[in-house]
Amino acid sequence: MADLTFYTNPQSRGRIVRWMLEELGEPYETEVIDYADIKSDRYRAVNPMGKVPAITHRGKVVTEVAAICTYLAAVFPHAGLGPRDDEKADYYRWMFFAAGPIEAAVSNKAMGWEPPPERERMFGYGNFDRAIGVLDALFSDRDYVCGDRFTAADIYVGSQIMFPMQFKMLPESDSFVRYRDRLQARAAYKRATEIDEKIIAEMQPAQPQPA
Ligand SMILES: N[C@@H](CCC(=O)N[C@@H](CS)C(=O)NCC(=O)O)C(=O)O
Repeated sequence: MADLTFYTNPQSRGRIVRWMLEELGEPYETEVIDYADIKSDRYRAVNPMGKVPAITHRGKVVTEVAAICTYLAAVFPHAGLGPRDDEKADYYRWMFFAAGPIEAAVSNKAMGWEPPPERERMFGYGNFDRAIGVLDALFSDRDYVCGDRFTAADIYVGSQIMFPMQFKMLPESDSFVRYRDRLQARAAYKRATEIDEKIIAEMQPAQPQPA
């Protein structure tokens, strides 16, 4: 039995962690949490928020996608997904930028809400266009978060760009499209997508058969 358990639903941010796990190459077990059971006492014993994804490893729980990616890269250093010393500034800076300001900017925008200009100073992201513009500029002069090498930060930051782009919530700018295409060409990304799509297909209720 693997020491690493992954709690997910294939139609959730758990897809980011699946990609991370496939990049990592360590054995793990998946426990699919149906949305109907996500607030059960049993699952809230793992994540009291009743949200996926979560992992358990060495008897501890880790929740929050950005924390899970950062944790796994740190505890399995041989996978080379964590930052070298000279990459740490970019790695932590953009990982936290994506988990805080970008997540809030995108979800507020998806709800049709933006801070009024006179209140922008209260919000970590200021306004949507400025925060997204900073990310766009970042990838116009580098291939990856830390420069020329793929790290776990690309799994998280890249996903925070790719998912909203898929739903037309981010502009298909040259820099975002180049970054997305680079990430989606990765074998582990493709493998993770296939695994989750297969689980989704298996979860579909059986179609009624003609009499
Ligand atoms: N900040 C959390 C967000 C987790 C989250 O909101 N997960 C959603 C699916 S993408 C969920 O479990 N929703 C079910 C619910 O809230 O009932 C993270 O990064 O892991």
